[in-house]
Amino acid sequence: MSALRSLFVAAALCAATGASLAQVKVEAAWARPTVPGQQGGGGYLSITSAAADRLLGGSTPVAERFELHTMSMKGDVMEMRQVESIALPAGKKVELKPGGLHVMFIGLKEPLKLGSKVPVTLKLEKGGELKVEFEVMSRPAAPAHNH
Ligand SMILES: [Cu+2]
Repeated sequence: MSALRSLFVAAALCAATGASLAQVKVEAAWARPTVPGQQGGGGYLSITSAAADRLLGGSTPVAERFELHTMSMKGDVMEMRQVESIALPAGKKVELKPGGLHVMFIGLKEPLKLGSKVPVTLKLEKGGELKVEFEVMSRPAAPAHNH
């Protein structure tokens, strides 16, 4: 239960300092489920900043590190590497999605469970910290599709 309690503390701190963050909109934050023993997991989101900014990374209680990565084809091989930051042009939606820019949960303390929500504090160069939740799912949610 102590992990849960620290999440509540983080949320309260964020609510107190988050007033200036309405300028940044995060949509469709999701992460792939992982299996026990898996060290890293991928995540995706769309982010729109009203003012030009840079996404510098972030932190999460579920993993030791939260990194920004890019993926590209090198010959026949899909190559992944870490990037220091991601530019957020003013008013433009930047999409992190499978096959390109993405985030990585590295050094997972527990598996990312399907249907759970992973709290992440994103760090922006100018916008400061922004608290978001990544929903763990196998693929992005389709709009208005009910079973
Ligand atoms: Cu990666």
